[in-house]
Amino acid sequence: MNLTQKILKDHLVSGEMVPGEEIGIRIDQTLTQDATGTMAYLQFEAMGVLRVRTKLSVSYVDHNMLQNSFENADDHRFLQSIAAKYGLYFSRPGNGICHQVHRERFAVPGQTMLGSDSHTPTCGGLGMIAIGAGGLDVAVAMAGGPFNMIMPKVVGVKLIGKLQPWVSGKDIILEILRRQTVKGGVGRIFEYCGEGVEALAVADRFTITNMGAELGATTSIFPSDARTREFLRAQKREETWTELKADPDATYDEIIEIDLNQLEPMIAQPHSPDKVVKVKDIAGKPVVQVCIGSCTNSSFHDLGTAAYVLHDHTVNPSVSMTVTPGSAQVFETIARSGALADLIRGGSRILESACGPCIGMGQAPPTGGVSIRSFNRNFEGRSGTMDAQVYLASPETCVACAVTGCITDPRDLEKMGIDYKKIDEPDAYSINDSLIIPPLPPNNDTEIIRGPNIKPLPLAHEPAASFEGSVLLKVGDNISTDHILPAGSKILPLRSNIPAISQYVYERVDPTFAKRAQEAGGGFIVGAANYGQGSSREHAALAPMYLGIKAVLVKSFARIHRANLINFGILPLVFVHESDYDSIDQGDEIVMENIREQVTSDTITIKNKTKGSTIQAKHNLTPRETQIILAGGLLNYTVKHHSA
Ligand code: MIC
Ligand code: SF4
Repeated sequence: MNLTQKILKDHLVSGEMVPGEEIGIRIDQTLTQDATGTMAYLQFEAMGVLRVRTKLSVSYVDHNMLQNSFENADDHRFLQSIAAKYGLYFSRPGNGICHQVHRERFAVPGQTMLGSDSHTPTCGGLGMIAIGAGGLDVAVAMAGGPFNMIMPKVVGVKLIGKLQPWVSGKDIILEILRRQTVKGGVGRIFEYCGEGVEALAVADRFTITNMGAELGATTSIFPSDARTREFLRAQKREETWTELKADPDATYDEIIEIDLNQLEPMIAQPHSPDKVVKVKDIAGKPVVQVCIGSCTNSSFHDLGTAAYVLHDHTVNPSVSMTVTPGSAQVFETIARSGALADLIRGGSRILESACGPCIGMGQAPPTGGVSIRSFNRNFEGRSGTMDAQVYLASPETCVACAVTGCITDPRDLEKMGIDYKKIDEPDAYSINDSLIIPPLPPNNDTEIIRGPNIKPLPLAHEPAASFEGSVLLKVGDNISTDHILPAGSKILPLRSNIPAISQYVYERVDPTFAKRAQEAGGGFIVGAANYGQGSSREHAALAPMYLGIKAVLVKSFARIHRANLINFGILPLVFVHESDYDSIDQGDEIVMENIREQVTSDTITIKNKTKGSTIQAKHNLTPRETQIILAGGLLNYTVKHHSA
């Protein structure tokens, strides 16, 4: 067996591990972050469970960190009180980005984890099966329920050779994105194997598993080997290590091979993580901003590399450079090693340990500005500036651009007298868990503190006899959840307030959408391929549900968004004939009759009253998903099952 199959088998509670079949797995750990967490805990509360039933659950605060007004601070207090009441660890604001902190302090090889953030697979870097999901799925897991998914294909990514100077893990995953595209990972788990794995630093592994999310993959995983053990030892957690690897005769559903000897510095161009080229092919373009940080690249290795280059050089006067340590631990470690002093002296702007500019929480680039970021997503407008040109690259490439003021292949730094130096992770980190509050003993008197921005949870309803209404919006390929429901400092504070946040649905695509949807009493959305890629934010389904969206009809879906639509009772439909996409227009009046019967058969008949035509769509619902739709969403379904 390969490693994925071994861990899934150990956790299997239902189904058969055959690609395409639905399986249920037991979840050992969960994580939430503040932007998705408030909703997840409101849902958990609604399930009436007294304490989390996982081995370990952690609630992080890392996204909504700007406290322009009371909302975010209120949410932080709500989350802290929830953790106290229900037995979770609480990682306080300032402790760092969930995926960075989790790998440092909690991840355990061989365990499963479900997290309400799409980059949860990061912990696959040390041999976990870690999956991103909507908050409601995570709430069910916290209540002790299994996580259900379609058994993915397992892709073996065979690494051969060794990374060359100035080339790092980010270049590996960018190369995979170049080849496989942002939809190439849908329905797949990427398992890394081959002799090249052994020499790969853990920091590189985490960057790769993190950004596997951009492939649309279910998750990514590395074996747990001697390097994993060293990392856990440096974290004073060596006792959690076990060796885990694929059997020598393991097979994979697909194989990809990457020759690390040949790999060069890569860069993703605006506005998609798969628009990847070699850095040298676009070198020379003027740059105005460089940002190093995010859950992809904010480790000691990443910041240490930037500090090394800035030791005798300064940030170019045309560039504003920000550096974000991924966690308080990274922050303290660079402070003690002296790297922080080099970053400051070199002219970088040091930000607190949080998502920050990655999610548009400050540091929006200037108009039309080129920003080179060590992050994982560059969807249009995500930075906060609609016409900014955001590129994604390794910390090595980022710091090279910061010094020269233009897109620069980091290997060219040698021409400036900067020799390559591999910055290794330290033998021991500065361990200080003072910003982590461990689970408290059960206490019935613990009070949940709710601010005025925390509004009651809107519930989905059982489907009406027929769906009738108009196509409110028609969009193209690769629509991300950042298109459907943007983040950023203005909208993120409304994550606990669905009536308010729903006014921003599709704001950047069509600012009239929310109003039109509400006036029409709901309707339909038509999309194309890979609809709903990107984040796990269930608000991109919950808010459309609130506006009355009944079904979304597309060429194909991204995994998490499809699951979120079902969770909130919205029917996810796929054209039987993709060419029918061209025959349906925004404004068309459509009807789907006898919907409760139709969802129990394979196809749904959609009558287009405007065009006088009929088209067929598939819902691809598993029997369990059909029951969820008929119950009016996962929460209703779960409550019914619990009380049954
Ligand atoms: C993101 O990177 O888009 C986010 C913000 O972390 C999201 C979660 C969210 O929208 O709250 C994600 O990746 O799931
Ligand atoms: Fe935070 Fe960015 Fe990572 Fe999302 S991708 S968790 S916003 S750092």
